[in-house]
Amino acid sequence: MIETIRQQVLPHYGLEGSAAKIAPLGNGHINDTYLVSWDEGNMVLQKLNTDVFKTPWTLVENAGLISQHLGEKEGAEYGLKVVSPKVTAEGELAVDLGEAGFWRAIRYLKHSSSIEVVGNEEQAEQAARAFGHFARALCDFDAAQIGDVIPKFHFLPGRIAALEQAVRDNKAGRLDGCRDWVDFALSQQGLLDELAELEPKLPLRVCHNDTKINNMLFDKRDDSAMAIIDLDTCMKGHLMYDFGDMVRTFTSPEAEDSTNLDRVQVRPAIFAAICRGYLAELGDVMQESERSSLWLGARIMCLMIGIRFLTDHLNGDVYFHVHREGHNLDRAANQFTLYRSLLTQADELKACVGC
Ligand code: GN1
Ligand code: MG
Repeated sequence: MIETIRQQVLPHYGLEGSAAKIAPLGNGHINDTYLVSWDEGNMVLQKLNTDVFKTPWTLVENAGLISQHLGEKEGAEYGLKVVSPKVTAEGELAVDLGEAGFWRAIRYLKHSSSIEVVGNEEQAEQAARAFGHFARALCDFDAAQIGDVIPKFHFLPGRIAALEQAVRDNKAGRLDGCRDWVDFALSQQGLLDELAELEPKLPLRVCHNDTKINNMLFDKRDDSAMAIIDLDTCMKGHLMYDFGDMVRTFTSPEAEDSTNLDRVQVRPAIFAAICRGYLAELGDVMQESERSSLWLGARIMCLMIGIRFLTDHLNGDVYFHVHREGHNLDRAANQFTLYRSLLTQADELKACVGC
């Protein structure tokens, strides 16, 4: 891959024959990401996964428009840095090399760092405030300009149907090893009724749709929030899912794929910190229906990613990158455990979010 980058991709960025250093970066489950550095500069280079992102030009155009909108506010109105795209020598947002991949580059932020597990309330509140700030800054962005990169991305009925299909197909012959989790997931369909009742009342906004803790960069120098990254799945949607994905990825003291299930649980103090940070930015923007949807969003996101990991396990690990045997099943078990912990602490958590 490194040779493809050097010979076929870098020339499009004016780095022909350069001695640039190319190193893998980050922990994404979908794309391949590299940090390219040379004497006078650096950039983040990504090979987009076109099995997942079937219309990659839509993705780079969406991200371009959003970062342009944020860039116009950077400083005075938008207090975070913007990860703007780097255009090619031909003035394009990406390089499509066919079989050799679809490549795009974005600005690398010096002094930035990311975390995989939230260590304390302060970090959670800062990160939630940053994701809230991002959503707030997009309130006056015309959503009609951007397309759906993945249709029905956060659509629970579709994710349940995909699991049922995977169970019927049992392509990888793994059903016997995970039948209990399948039964558990399918027993939670009561959420669909709540969703059907609430969703028609919710406004559509431009959402980030992947508000994982590692998509918020901290400034290493003072631990402040620096930037929201990964604009790949920015699409029209509901704020409850962005809130829910923060709950999913901030509240557990264990990483998403940890097999230490005894320790996987929602930390109520972190949950409360997310509410404080997010509502400090969006409290006056959100409609009453949105506010009352947050608890549902938290449950849906934890359950839904568990379902997606389990489906991929049954299908033979064709969607998410895996790094060990049974990795997707480990992730599913972890996320279902976190979901259960939400339910166990429902009264306390609902009170926090005012539902
Ligand atoms: C994927 O690759 P990454 O980390 O940006 C996935 C998200 C999941 C997440 C789970 C396009 O995001 O939806 O929540 O993994 N992205 C896509 O960690 O499916
Ligand atoms: Mg992503």
